[in-house]
Amino acid sequence: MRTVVSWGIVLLFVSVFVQASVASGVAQEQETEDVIITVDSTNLRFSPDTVTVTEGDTVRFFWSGQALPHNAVETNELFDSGDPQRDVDYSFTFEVGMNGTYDFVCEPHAAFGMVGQIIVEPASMNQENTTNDTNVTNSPESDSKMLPSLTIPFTLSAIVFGAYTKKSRFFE
Ligand SMILES: [Cu+2]
Repeated sequence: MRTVVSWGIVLLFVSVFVQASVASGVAQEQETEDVIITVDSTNLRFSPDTVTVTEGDTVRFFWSGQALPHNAVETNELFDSGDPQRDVDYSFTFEVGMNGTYDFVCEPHAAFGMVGQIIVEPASMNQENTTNDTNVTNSPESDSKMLPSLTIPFTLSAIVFGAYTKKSRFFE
């Protein structure tokens, strides 16, 4: 009986540490994030073709062994992956102050609808205020977007905690 209780305490500590490390992992991911855009099985579409990122995030255009050569060029040539190729690994980072909406195309297949859009949200409300002049589109969605990722460690800890309490009850 004592062993069960002390094991319960040990597990409780472990779960707290797991929670803490999961939470810090999520926090780090929110700081910078890589979003990968590839080419889907139709060979004529970006996948995903619309992404929402935050300032500081990197968008990576990545595909290999494609049937057709592709590239990704922003309408105002903010970024350009170069000549269309079957293998592309090109990254572009949206720095603070670059919030807005950016359209890009695959040059050889734009006429077939191989186009995409990147929505870059301000890094924070403070930065939003200081970069108002350069804003193309602004939305207050960035705060609400952070909520789903915060629920992950809570859900995990609830599951872990539930499993532990069930286990100790079972031994008692
Ligand atoms: Cu293409």
